[in-house]
Amino acid sequence: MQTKLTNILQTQFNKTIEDCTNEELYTGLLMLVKNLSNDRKPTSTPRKLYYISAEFLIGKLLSNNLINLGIYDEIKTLLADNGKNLSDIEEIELEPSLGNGGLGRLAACFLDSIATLNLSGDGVGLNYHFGLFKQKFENHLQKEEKNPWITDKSWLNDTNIGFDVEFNGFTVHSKLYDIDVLGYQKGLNKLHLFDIDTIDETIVNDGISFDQKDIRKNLTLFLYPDDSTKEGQMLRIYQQYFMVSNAAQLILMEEKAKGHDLHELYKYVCIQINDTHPSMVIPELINRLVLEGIDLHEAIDIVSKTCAYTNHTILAEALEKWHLEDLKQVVPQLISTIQELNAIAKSRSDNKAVQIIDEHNLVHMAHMDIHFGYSINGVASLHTEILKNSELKAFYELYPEKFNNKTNGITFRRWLLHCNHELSQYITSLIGDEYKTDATKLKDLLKFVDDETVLNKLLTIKQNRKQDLCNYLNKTMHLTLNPNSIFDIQIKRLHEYKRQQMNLLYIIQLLQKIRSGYVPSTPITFIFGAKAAPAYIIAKDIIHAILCLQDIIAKDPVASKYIQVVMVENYNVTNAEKLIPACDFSEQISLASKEASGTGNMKFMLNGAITIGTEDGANVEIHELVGDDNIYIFGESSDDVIAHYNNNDYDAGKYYNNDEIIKNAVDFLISEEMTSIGQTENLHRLHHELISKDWFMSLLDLKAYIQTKDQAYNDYEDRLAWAKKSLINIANAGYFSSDRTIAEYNNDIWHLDK
Ligand code: T68
Repeated sequence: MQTKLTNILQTQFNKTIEDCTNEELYTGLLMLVKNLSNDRKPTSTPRKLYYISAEFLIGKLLSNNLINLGIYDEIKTLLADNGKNLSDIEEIELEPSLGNGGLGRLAACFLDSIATLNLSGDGVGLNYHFGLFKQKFENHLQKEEKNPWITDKSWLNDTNIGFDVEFNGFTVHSKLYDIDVLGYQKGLNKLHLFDIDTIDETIVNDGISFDQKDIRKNLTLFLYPDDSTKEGQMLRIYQQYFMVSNAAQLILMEEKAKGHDLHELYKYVCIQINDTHPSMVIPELINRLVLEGIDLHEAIDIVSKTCAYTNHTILAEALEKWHLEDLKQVVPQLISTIQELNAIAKSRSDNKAVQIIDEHNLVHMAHMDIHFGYSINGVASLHTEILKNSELKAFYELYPEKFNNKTNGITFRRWLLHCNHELSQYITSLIGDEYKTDATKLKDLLKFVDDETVLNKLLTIKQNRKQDLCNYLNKTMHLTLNPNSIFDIQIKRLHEYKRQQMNLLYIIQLLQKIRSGYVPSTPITFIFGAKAAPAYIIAKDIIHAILCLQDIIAKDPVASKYIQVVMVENYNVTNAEKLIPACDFSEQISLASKEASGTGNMKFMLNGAITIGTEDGANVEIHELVGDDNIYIFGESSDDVIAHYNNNDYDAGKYYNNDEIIKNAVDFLISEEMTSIGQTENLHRLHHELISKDWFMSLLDLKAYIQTKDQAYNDYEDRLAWAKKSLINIANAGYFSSDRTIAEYNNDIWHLDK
């Protein structure tokens, strides 16, 4: 490798490793990896998967690619021998901003595992120039800025591929950029990102606002442009159609090139529809097959055998429904096909719950997927059961054979090997490195469950990661954290159902307890990381309250000795990689039934954090694996929560009025102390929301949460017992490898190698 790298640097910069700047070394390594990818054999299986997704939250790629090529250690040493530091070089890379949350990160983990299992499967999405947004904090408020990430030295490769995409009255020509997806030790696939070259980045004003009408200029500027306005909603339809029309054209182009008979498309191709954003691929592909001379009903049959759909949520707001009139304005060519699909669906069932076009002329995208896809899966056992028994019950009765569960997973390459080298090396020293390709082997760690040397070493590694995090936050955000405190971390999208506000109320009541004389045994640092959707007012109010509390506690001479609140700015994959290995307490406290799976919970577990959580999403499966003693579970069950919604009997006011601790904590939000540094309007709005509506029931479980957390902090004091819990979590995390998840998708849905 040394010769290859030095040759590249010599040709490019006429310099040695030692003389190069970090920028030059980054460019050199990028070129080295691209050359090595070209030498790798692309995957080839009888069938090919196209994973279409509006988001691919891939994170920085340099280190992961070096790991997957098997040259990470060699390169790191080579650089060190020349006085260079790989971590410093990594900082040159900008994180691609192509995703929002779990759904997008899952897609990225899946690409890694699909390639690693040597399965032929490409991602298809969009090349958003400014991504989601960059989060800044100003006056304790979230501010959104554009997040440019594309530079001339990037992982994007130009292709000559482009397609005409027709909208009502005009046509745009797409341009495809590819990113190589390298599997661990083997496998090479592509992530296809479509764009158009008429995008005008200068139309974006300060922040993230822009003229939403000029589609040729704005189509791929942002992921999830604000859709609180009509124009914003229309732009999303434009984006979605652009994505799927390109996907359909790419698939047909590749299939024709392979000489496959399009009448048998389903034998060679499988399309995974990631949530409802790509659902229009169904009518689009049908139309394109018809243009190829296939009869409409045969085309519908072919597409029905080709497409599979993954559901990631039961929240109504995220189950997309587009108005037929709006679709007609953007893509009139799809309307008669959608109407035909609606007619077929009606002929199969007259149950209103399963119709595609409802009485308000709303097109239910998920319903189209379920009628005209051959598989529908949820993303954790509990979630799939809820889909079958309540949310999609009528569909389950109609098509029981289509429903299946695929519990999410994470790639251990990024979430252990890359983000926690020391832990992964230590595991190797104990059980060998088979676990890197067969994660179930982590179970072998259980032999050390009573081995004090091992337990102490785990504590040391955790302490090292906490120190690393302190250094990182000090350098990047000028924050000073106490490395000897408990690190209690909640990082995820800001949403009321995830209940960051419940965590906030816990901290407030602890502050109040400390002010009346209580002294915690070990100081605690509460860390948050979360972006709120720009138009989600209450979510932004919650951020505001956290930031105000952060300040109040920092300025309190007594409380600041024991507790600190830190909200990390611009939470993203890069800082998640630092936060997760440093965590003692993983906060997974969603309202039971609402978190489809969660994947952060798995990353924390793998890095030895102990979960405090509700019986929701994949927490249920973590609980089953580690047993009662190694997780802190609290709160009402999903059945009870669903019953509260059905009976409409949840009354936040009752919890507020009947409990002093709850009342005092909630009222603190509008105390003089808070309003003197924060915005009265925002804090009152949040207060009012909590006591009058509290749609996601944060007061319901607050008491149980306080008790469980107090118990958990108490248990933390017995360091060896705590390390044992940690080891049991790591040892049982193997089930959550995305290699397992992908093997299941392949065996049950895709059959790529048959
Ligand atoms: C997440 N969904 C689930 N959605 O919330 C999480 N949706 O429980 C699960 O683990 C994860 O998917 C992977 O399955 C999302 O992240 C979105 O981000 C989203 C954005 C816009 C519209 C709908």
